[in-house]
Amino acid sequence: MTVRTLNGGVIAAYRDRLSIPPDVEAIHINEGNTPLVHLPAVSDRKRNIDVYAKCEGLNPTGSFKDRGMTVALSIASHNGSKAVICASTGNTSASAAAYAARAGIQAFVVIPAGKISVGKLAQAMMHGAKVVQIGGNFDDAMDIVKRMPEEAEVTLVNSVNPFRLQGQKTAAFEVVDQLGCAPDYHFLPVGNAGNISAYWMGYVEYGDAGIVGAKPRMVGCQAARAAPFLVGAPIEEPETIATAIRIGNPQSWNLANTAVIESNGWFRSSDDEKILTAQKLLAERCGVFCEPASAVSIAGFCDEIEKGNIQDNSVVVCTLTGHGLKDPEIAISQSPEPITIPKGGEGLRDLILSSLD
Ligand code: AN7
Repeated sequence: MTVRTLNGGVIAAYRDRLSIPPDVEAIHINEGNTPLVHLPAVSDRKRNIDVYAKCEGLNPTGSFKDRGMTVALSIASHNGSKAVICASTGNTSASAAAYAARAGIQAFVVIPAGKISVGKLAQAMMHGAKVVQIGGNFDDAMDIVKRMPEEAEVTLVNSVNPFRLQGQKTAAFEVVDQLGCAPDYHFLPVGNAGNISAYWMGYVEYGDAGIVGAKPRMVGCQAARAAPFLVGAPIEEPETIATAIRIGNPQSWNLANTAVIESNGWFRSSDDEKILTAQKLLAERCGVFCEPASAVSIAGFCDEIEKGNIQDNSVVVCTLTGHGLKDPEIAISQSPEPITIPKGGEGLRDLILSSLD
């Protein structure tokens, strides 16, 4: 197996495995090559179950979207596109804005007003995207932007654009290249359902190429009140504190369903409280800070192992799709307030001593 150590972005690293024209010039910001971090506090030593986090928050804009956006913007630029558009719960808009900036293309992002985290909004604004907000939710925004390529000269860069999934499948390649094999289970958050579809595509392609034998069971993790795959149909009013995955009508429904069925996996959901508990567990006991939507994969794993649904001697990968700093408000609201002391420092010694008792 070739172990890729290139850090010039996912197109440079995996070009031979991407369905893109050979003369496309890569618009990249050195995305990909993210760490696969062992999580001792989540693993189960007695049962020999090892859990790793694929830390996608370490991509240039802080989420996995960059893998897809480098390909989508490279193709848009190659085709002479002057503008790109997406609907977003936040991360897609941040990534589209950054890669569009890099390409010298105007980005338009349509977001649900008041429902995207402050970090993501800051990114889209800072990178020069035209930020458009609507009173509806992500699904309403998606309906609007899908019409736009027919009405204006603009390229749609949501994951219904197949080049997005081409880029995002490289995460599965990297997991295999880093582990030396495929994991037995792969847990990941599911919102619009592009990412689980892309991972499965990557694993299948590595399987077909003879690079892996067995492929993982894909476990799609949703938030309890935004879980159309658990309901078996789109839902009108999705709600969750994990705003990134507050999506009721996933665009890649069929691909995601196929991924779960073919891999002998399953969909599952966690309520907001469990999501926040998992986020805190990761931060406090593993030193890893992810956003709430990402923690749904850890919440999912913790629940499934407790129910006895994970076999002994397994390797598990959970994708942490976005960085914790994306959503500082959630983090602060969950944590105790800072302790104020006088500027001379009185009381600090006692505080330390009493904490160590
Ligand atoms: C942190 O940014 O849909 O199932 O518009 O930001 O591939 O949609 C974000 C999705 C998981 C779900 N984790 O991935 C958007 C958007 C985080 C995310 C997902 C998203 P998909």
